[in-house]
Amino acid sequence: MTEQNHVNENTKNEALEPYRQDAGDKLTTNQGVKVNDTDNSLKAGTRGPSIRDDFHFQEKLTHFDRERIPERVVHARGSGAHGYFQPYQSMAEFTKAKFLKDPSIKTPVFVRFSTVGGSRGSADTVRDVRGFSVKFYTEDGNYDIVGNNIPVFFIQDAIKFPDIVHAIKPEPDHEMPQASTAHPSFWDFISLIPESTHMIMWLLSDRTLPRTLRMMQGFGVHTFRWVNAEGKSRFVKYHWKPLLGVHSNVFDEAQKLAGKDPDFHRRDLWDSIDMGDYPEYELGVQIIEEEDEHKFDFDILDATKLIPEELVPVRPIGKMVLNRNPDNFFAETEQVAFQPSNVVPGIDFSDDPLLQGRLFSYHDTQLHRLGSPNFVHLPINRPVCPFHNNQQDGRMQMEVKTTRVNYSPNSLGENLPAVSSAEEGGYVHYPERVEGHKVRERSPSFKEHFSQATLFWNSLSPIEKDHLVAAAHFELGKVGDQGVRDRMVDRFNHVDHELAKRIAQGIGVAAPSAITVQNHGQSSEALSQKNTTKTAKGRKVAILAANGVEAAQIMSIKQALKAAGVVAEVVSQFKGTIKSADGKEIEVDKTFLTGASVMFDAVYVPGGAKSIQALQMNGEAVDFIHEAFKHYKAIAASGEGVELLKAANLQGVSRLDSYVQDDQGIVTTRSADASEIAKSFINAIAQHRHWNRLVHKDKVLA
Ligand code: HDE
Repeated sequence: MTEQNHVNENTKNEALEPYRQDAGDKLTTNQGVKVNDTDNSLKAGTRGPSIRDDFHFQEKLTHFDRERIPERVVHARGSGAHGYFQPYQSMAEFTKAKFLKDPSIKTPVFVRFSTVGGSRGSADTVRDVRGFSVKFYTEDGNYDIVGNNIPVFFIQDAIKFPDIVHAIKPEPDHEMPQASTAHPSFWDFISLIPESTHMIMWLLSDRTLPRTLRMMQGFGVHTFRWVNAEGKSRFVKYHWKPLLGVHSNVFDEAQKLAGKDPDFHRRDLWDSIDMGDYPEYELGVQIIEEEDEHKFDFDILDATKLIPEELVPVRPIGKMVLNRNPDNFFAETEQVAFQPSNVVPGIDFSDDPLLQGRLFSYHDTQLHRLGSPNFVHLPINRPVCPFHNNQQDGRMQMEVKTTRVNYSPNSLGENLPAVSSAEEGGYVHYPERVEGHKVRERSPSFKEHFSQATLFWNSLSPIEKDHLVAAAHFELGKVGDQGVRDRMVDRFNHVDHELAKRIAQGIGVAAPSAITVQNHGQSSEALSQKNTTKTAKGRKVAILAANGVEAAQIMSIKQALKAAGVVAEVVSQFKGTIKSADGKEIEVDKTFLTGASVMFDAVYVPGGAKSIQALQMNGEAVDFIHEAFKHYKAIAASGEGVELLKAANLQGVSRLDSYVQDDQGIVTTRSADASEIAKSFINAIAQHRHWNRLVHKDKVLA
């Protein structure tokens, strides 16, 4: 554990403790023999051949040769964090799961966020669905919610999963493109699978461009089952809501970030936890009585559908706080093995055919990826409660079992370990009544594919709609085949005629002349990001400065930002320090090379005639302002700092001198008292984006 790595001692996963290892004092072989030289191999003479006796060389190289394991076939790129979950109140009325029973219980969790399509080294900010996996180390065993940041999925039946993933992944002949759905084979497949329509609308929306992992929703996607102590079962849907609100990058920004800092999300998560600014998410559930299963005009077992919050409200039940970074990426984030089949008493499955397939696939993939059924006992996967059974041996068995018998029943070992009744905490599957013929068919209730796609479209704000259309222009613009593009426009015409016409215009397809399906006109507030929580907390501001800057202005803005939970960094031409007008040394955090505007949420330019002169001469400083403006970010300036904004010639912004706060998120004062604008600036940061600006939309959105 690093010194800065804050730990809340109360919520540590104790099961991990015996396995943590520091650097140690002396370098040894794996046999514990001290090594006296690790820089030169053993040779016959300084220029001679190497000698086989060199066991240290052999061990070092053979271990190195085996350092890689297969990356996850999907969700290969991920970032992890430890934390805890605590319920707000007892949920015993609905489930007998102990970790949801008592608001005083903090259950340790490990979370892994991921992208889906890219390989392990791909960039964080690509347009993609995000994985949102949570492992709860409960006193009844491990429970995993393995969800996504989008509430629905591409397909209805798990047997189609290899097909959709093959279509998403780089094409098999030339292995292009990396971490992107903008390619012919993906859209070819999608154009032939109408059930994907709803998910595609989410994929093209801002949801696939989260600003940070701290500002992203999570969903269990499937309908699950909760069972209480009396054996009564209800259906549930899970929702994770970030306390900082749901916020996205604009596409141009996401693309630039992928080059400027491919680890942008991972770094942000790590730094926030390191600073003690812990990401928090509220867990909510939609609870559906068994008898209401068929009261919706869609099937709750169909994972391409959500349950609108207007029909079943989301009930907040607890909060998750991520408060500790992993010590070791491979041992924890890479080796963690999530399985939707990991449940505890009180939680059960529904018959969703997508979920049913997952109950098989995750265990299978961990066996391949981690190489042995004993992966369950790797430190990060171990339950915190005792575990005993007669499964024995296998590669890398880490337990030294001391019993004489390994079968059940037995008389030689007092018939231990013994099974438990439901009352004693034994897991009893919900005795759902099932009957039917063996068929390879879908239920007729799974056959409608467009209504919720339309609901989603209708719920978006005008700017969100613009983004979606531009995303379709980009994605389908990379598809050479006219037939695929034609089919997709026809598909969008089943969602909304206007949408289809707008997409057609950008991709060389004739606008559909007739309305295929009449838009039902319904919408759902919760589906748009426009009403999300708006706070400046957790944001990052760049302070552009050079020698001659007014230190007092930096100090007063920095102080106000800090009080609002905003981080500020000084960006200048060179690393080191700059000298303020009154001779103070000011530390430079980033340079224009290492700190691009896309990495910040807002910009502030303090006064100081000499500083502003230098920045005006520096094209990169002017570009910095321009780009922040183009990405709709809050911009502030005080004193002579206003001149830099003028030099940037921001389109449609003319009265910079007289503005204190405008509707475009630009906050300026001519006064040297920067504290005048602090409050307005913080409000402007909290808005996240200022869409009123006149910017070249085509450039920003495309
Ligand atoms: Fe996954 N998925 N998936 N998936 N998935 C995997 O398991 C699979 C699906 C999700 O951080 C794999 O450990 C099938 C839906 C996440 O380690 C694999 C189907 C949802 C993660 C697998 C689905 C997800 C995975 C690859 C169709 C959202 C990353 C590596 C039925 C609810 C977990 C691994 C982590 C990972 C199979 C569909 C989310 C191959 C067969 C729907 C967050 O087992």
